[in-house]
Amino acid sequence: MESKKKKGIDRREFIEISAKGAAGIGLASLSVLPGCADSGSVKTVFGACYHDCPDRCSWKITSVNNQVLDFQASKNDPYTAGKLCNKMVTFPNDVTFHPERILSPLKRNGPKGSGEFVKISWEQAISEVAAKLKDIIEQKGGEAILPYSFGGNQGMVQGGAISNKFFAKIGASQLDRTICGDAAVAGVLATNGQTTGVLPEDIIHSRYIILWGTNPMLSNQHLWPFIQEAKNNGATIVTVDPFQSKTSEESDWHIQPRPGTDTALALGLIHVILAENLQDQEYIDNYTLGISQLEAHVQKYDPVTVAQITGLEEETIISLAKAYATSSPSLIRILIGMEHQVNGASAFRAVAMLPALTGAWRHFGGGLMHMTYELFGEALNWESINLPPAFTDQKTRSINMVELGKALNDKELNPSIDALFVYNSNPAVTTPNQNLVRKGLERNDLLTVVSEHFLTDTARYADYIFPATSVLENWDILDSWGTPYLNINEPAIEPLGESKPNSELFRLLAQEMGFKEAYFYESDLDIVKKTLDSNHEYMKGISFTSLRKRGGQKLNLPAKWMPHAEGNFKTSSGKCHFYDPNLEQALPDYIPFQYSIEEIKQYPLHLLTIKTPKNFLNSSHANVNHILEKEGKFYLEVHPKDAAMRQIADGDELKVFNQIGRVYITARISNKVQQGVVCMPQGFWPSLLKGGSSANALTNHLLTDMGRGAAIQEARVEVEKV
Ligand SMILES: Nc1nc2c(c(=O)[nH]1)N[C@H]1C(S)=C(S)[C@@H](COP(=O)(O)OP(=O)(O)OC[C@H]3O[C@@H](n4cnc5c(=O)[nH]c(N)nc54)[C@H](O)[C@@H]3O)O[C@H]1N2
Ligand SMILES: Nc1nc2c(c(=O)[nH]1)N[C@H]1C(S)=C(S)[C@@H](COP(=O)(O)OP(=O)(O)OC[C@H]3O[C@@H](n4cnc5c(=O)[nH]c(N)nc54)[C@H](O)[C@@H]3O)O[C@H]1N2
Ligand code: SF4
Ligand SMILES: [Mo]
Repeated sequence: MESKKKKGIDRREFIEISAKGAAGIGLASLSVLPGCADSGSVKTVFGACYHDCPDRCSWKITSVNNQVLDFQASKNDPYTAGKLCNKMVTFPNDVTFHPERILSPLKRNGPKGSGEFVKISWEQAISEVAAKLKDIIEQKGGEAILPYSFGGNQGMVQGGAISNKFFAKIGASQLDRTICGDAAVAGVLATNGQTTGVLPEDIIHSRYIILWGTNPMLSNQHLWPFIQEAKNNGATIVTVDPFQSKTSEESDWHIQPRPGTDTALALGLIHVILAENLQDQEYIDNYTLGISQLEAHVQKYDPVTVAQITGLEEETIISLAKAYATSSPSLIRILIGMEHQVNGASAFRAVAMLPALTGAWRHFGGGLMHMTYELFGEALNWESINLPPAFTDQKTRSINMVELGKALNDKELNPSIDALFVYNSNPAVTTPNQNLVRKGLERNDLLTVVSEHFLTDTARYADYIFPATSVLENWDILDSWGTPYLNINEPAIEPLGESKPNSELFRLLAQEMGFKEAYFYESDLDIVKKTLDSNHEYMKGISFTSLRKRGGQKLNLPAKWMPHAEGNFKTSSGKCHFYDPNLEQALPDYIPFQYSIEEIKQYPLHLLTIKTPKNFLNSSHANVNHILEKEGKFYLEVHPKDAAMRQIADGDELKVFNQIGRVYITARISNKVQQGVVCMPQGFWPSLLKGGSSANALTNHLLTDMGRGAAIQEARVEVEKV
């Protein structure tokens, strides 16, 4: 695209122009002929996947003349085990060298959302954006600026090392980054005080595995071979999921409760275990608090009541409780899936009690498996990543990311949000209440700045777009929330076009704003090295040099990691809390969302909008043609009885609607959902769908019971044929 060109260009034209600009690079990548390697300097480096994924795979990449010759999973890291997932095998062509990638700063040159932009220089973009931010700060104060970012890049440097300091320094509103994980973590911390339980590779020792609200065959693919090994060793695999996921199809037993009823199910299991005297009394006496209160509390969660709440058979609840409590080692794998309900945190809190009740923690391979990020919290030197001490106790207001639409449209908010700065996220697709978010982005008095790889549905509404480097073009260090492996990411190629890492974007802005603090100007490589500069025992044998030489390495943990074999919970008492009078609810309870009778009548179907796409990660890659083709249609799973009631046939075009939105979608009649529940995939870009809306047009910004998370899966709709 030419900057001289004054008249607007439409999206297609934009794509065509940028395609021509980048074709020379894109075509050569991954298809360099043998022999080419001789003509330039060949470079092989290790890197790691930047995605918001529990697996954090390591890779090895060879480049020559700034083109990628070879991109392979690392064979040195036994968890990655020489295999990248289907979403990443063609990454260099799908993102880095994609012809539609944004490779220069752009300025809006048409109405908001039109996708009309002109190319400008970095100098112009930085000076104009900094001037506008300064102006807003002077007029309204820093809180009128809202940064919006999430796990689009989970590298510790590109995630927020410089940007967080920048926004703290200007006194911007803080963002409550709660859309994923916070409710789950709040629930588990209430019970155990830490989320690091059984480590992923140790699942092979388990003999009874409950995959509770998680779909590893799709969302945690590198755990699956270890689950298979456990199965080959004789383990039973049970899935608890209101949707018949790929994982549940491969399990020995699929338990399919109504969405959002897991708290009742977990308390029902506790009821049966205590009634049958299957608890580990010695473990309870030594390492837990509040058994008598819990026992009294679960009286009301008898199998008859729990069957009514969950829609399960009484016998299912009793059998599951007995089988779980009498198998050893028994393991419950939880991740995120179950948290996106109004009662989500309580569900995690109640489920987390089960291993202490049965003493499962005593056995290697037994207990709860959740996250691993706490290990890195201890292992690494966080000085360069965290906010400097001056900012740690900031009093500026917090805006919950889940409520972005509400915040952008709130006339009472003082100061109003006058600038939105988006990076590492695509809220026009992934944030609930899509229509309200879009209405906010349409505001002519809102300055929207986006740093991106692509003209996403969010970037389309930007006033300024900055071109971000991809993971192949910048340094980083990557911890993990799902494995104990640490990675560095060495750039394989120089940044394409005029793209720059997030860190550099915020350094340039800091410089333009006249900020003198040295921490803004630490280089990415220095941050990586300093973060690894730690004497913690977990880092024994791990250094910048070793990671660079061999790729991802496992933290130096004890051979048998059994965190709660003898209690050692990280709660205030050091015990597992069945009961905690210091919390708003001393015991977890099943409290469903209260709809009016009218709402239930008008919108009788519970809508799940989950991660069924195998080929996208949230909305990332969901614009790449061959990936969209592989994924196939945007479809709604409808139970045959619900379909019959509405004369819907398989393949019919449908309108799904409620008070806040509607989407057009194709019907798929199946038994994957139970009657009364419908399910559609998240991640599709509205602009690429008929009617311009996707899943989150139907979800509201409800919050979870603890953790201020997103109750995205609490939505009701009606469906009709169009
Ligand atoms: N292919 C692919 N992989 C991904 C992602 C992706 O978008 N695509 N996203 C990544 C991200 S950001 C995350 S957070 C992880 C999440 O990984 P997981 O925690 O495994 O979560 P989900 O896939 O969201 O949900 C898992 C299952 O929870 C079920 N579920 C929904 N509501 C309930 C409920 O009320 N109770 C119970 N018991 N189950 C429920 C859903 O039906 C779904 O099958 O996956 C990561 N991996
Ligand atoms: N209905 C529904 N909604 C959901 C969910 C659901 O299950 N159902 N899941 C929720 C969950 S668990 C999550 S985690 C969120 C995820 O929501 P988001 O965090 O918005 O995730 P993505 O859609 O992957 O968008 C990440 C964006 O970051 C960009 N990016 C990647 N690397 C860089 C970089 O280095 N620099 C810059 N500037 N940009 C970069 C990518 O191009 C991409 O557009 O969605 C949530 N929304
Ligand atoms: S998305 Fe997840 S499974 Fe796929 S390569 Fe990245 S870390 Fe591995
Ligand atoms: Mo997530």
